[in-house]
Amino acid sequence: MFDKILVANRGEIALRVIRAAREMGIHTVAVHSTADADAMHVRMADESVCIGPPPSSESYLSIPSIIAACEVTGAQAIHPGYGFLSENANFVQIVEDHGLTFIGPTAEHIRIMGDKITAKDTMKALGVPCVPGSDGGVPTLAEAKRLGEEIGYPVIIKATAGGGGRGMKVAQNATEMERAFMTARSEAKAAFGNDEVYIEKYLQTPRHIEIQVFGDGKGGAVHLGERDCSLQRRHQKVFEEAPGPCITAEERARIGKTCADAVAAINYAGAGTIEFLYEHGEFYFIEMNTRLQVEHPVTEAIFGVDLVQEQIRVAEGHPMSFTQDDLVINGHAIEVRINAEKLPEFSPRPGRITQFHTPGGLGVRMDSALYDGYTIPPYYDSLIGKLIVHGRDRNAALNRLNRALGELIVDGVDTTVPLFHALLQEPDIQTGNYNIHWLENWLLTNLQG
Ligand code: MV4
Repeated sequence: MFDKILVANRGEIALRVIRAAREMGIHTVAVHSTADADAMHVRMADESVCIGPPPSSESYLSIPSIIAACEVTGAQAIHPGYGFLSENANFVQIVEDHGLTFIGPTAEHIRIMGDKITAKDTMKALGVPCVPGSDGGVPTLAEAKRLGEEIGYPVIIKATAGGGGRGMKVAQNATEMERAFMTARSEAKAAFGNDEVYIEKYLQTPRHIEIQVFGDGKGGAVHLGERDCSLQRRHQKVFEEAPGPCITAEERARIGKTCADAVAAINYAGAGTIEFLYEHGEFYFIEMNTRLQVEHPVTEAIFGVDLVQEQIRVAEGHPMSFTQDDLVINGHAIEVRINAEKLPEFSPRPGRITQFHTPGGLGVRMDSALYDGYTIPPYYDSLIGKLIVHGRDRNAALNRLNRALGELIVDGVDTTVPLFHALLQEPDIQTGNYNIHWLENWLLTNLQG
């Protein structure tokens, strides 16, 4: 059992982890940059350590400072949250070399899934359906053109070291391949220091469906259904829901079992997300995320589980607290990410919050680290908070979201709340009729962004 854990993050996710730990009787250590001395996660933790100046590279990403903070406070384990060091295999190795526990998967699993070709090879071998494409890296333009003919255009060229939409190029035909291939390689080299790319059939109108998995690190694993995260802007999710409005119970059971069996077979430990593109009733694996995701609360809402407490339990070497049969979906949940941004261009608007009131009532959860008088610093992301609503069905969740958005008061900065009020008026949103391109298209005609 851990007596004390260190939370290597900030903002709402740091609070999320502190809350989980406190309910388990575990003491918490917050770390913070000098810009975050007044942050809520610092106030809410039992202890705090300043780990550096405002830039993340010198604070939240500073491995020596975080290890030193564990040593001076006696924390036995580190929860990384999402972003920052959460998917850094070298960090995990260093944590373990210091006799500390990383609350998450092994360095090896993070490394495998961080390399997008190795991830795909691994999943394919485990029976997970993948997008048709190259077998590994594509070293030459000649090979790329040969594959273009074989797979059939359009194709997409992706960086092996990429992920999350960075370093991708689409080629509609052989003529476009030359430019797309060369650009993808040079951008990959510049962004990741690795110019290896791979090629896939380009799916034109898929949905982004991701399966939440959880492993005990000892060959046991479950799935917690899917989330539909198709509503994105520039690869940033803005609206997520569970269950997916287009997924049947049979499809869920089938792809869910495939995913749970796959992670069980590799002895995966803790929370993970297997991302798919879903088109014409078929799932196509694209990537696996080896962290707790921003949108995990929609899954928690419909299954009634605490994924962070489960991560801590498994990191302590305990068995999971639920089996697959225990996991029954109850109702529908929706999360919206509310940012301090000015519409229509979504430009960040850090600044002082003069009035803050979060919605409440049955089926409403707001995860936020803001408070009256807080100043959002300019150095980090612009997330004000995540509003998560839960209802007996999708329609009830939509009505509850509308009601809760109406109760939210954020004064002092511009927010993306008007976007959500507008989206809730759209018949396609009301019926769940959207794909990965819906939001960007809607923004073009409705917000001239
Ligand atoms: C694709 C694709 C179409 N076909 N792969 C973007 C993020 C990264 N995780 C994978 N992405 C895509 N991969 C094939 N073979 C379209 C996208 C994509 C996308 C995916 C999910 C959500 C939003 C997206 C927006 C643009 C492109």
